Amino acid sequence: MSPADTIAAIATPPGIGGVGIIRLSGPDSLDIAQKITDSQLLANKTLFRHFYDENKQELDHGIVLYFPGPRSFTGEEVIELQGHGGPVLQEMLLSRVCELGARLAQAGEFSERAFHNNKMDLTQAEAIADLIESGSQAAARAAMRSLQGEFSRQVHRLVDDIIGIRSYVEAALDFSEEEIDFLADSDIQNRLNTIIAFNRQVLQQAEKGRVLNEGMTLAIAGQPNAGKSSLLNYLAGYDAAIVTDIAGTTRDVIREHIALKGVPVKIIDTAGLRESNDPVEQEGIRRAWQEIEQADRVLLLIDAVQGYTQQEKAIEQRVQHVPLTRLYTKVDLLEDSQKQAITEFSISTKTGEGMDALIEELTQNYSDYNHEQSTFIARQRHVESLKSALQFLQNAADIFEQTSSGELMAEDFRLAQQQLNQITGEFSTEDLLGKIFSSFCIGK
Ligand SMILES: Nc1nc2c(ncn2[C@@H]2O[C@H](COP(=O)(O)OP(=O)(O)OP(=O)(O)O)[C@@H](O)[C@H]2O)c(=O)[nH]1
Ligand SMILES: [Mg+2]
Repeated sequence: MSPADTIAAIATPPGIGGVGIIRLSGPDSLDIAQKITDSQLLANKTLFRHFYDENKQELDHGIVLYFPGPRSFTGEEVIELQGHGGPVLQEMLLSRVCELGARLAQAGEFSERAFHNNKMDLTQAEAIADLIESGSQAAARAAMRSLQGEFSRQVHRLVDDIIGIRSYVEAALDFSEEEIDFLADSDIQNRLNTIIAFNRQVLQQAEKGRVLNEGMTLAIAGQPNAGKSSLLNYLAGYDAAIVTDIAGTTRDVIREHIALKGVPVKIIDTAGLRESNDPVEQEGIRRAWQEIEQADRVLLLIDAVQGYTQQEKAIEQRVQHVPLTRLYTKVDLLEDSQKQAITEFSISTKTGEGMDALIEELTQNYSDYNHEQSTFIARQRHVESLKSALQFLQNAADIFEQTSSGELMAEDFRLAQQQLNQITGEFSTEDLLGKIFSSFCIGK
């Protein structure tokens, strides 16, 4: 990207509408707009103008807005040509803009320039994309809070705390004969514990924000015929998956996006887990494991008539890193006394019993979404960075307890800080930036 060029794009969605906007950013924006309108333009004024082609034929007319840099969205000279919203008309105007020296913007390029010109940090740029794409009111409100800088402020506070303790430790290293004092300093331990607790708290909030943004991934696992597809259908509200009494009905992974009490959930129905010689079923089971291991949460369905067996035990042993909840199914087939003997979650998709409690359990961590003022929007990459930072801080705490090696602690602080700086973009590689901004739409 060269800062010297001027980019242009249609900023309104494709299709027919009352108004269509072409946006320009870069040093030639004003010149191009003045040529198109054959007139002088004034900063921050709403002006009605005619838009002309190269033969002075009128292409369209409408409003021109000129935002001089650096007080513009991108920090550069920005122009908006607001004409009529027809795709052919817009293309003609865009071509004219390009003839006069602009080039077509790439996806996310306006936001990327705003980021490079310090108009906003990465979490804010991402929040704009998330705000536009938000699927619920709660998500939109959370995205707005991120855009206002709520998330960045928390991350900066954490970074400042780490810098504080890091400089203390590094200063102590410079005076090695005083290191004895430093080692005995219980204040270090307290400060570190406070920072770790705060990191945990921000991570929890980010995890909530991530679910609000991207949805919680819920994998339904279990032996064949446990009632997995029946549960998917029940929650989805229609027959998304085939249900039969033949064990091994589902092979492909089936995904449904639903909202449970306002919480977005991606439910994944998988093939029943068992030993199989059928190559198609084997592939289904391989894919099932892949989904289970990547999910946020796993429901292990257990046929209540069969009860808990060695097979379920084996599945639980293999699912190590994902929270798993046991769920007994088909309880309508049980006697009342048998039902009462089950102390874990149990349901029937035939009668609907147990469903309210299940839904409550799945959403309880998130049910405050609609009221909570502190949630901000977040993405998986933020959660990963916060987790790594926490890991480095915990390493530092372990080192302090075991060896009190200042050098090793300082290195962990440095790495934790680097992880956090990645969230806001203060430390970032071009690769990461390219990946983030290219997922934005054109004109943003
Ligand atoms: N009585 C009763 N039968 C159920 C219930 N849930 C599912 N079934 C029956 O159990 C059988 C298997 O249900 P599925 O939902 O296909 O089970 P699955 O776990 O998806 O099975 P696979 O895809 O083969 O792994 C079907 O005959 C369902 O009608 C329930 O709550 N009560
Ligand atoms: Mg099934």
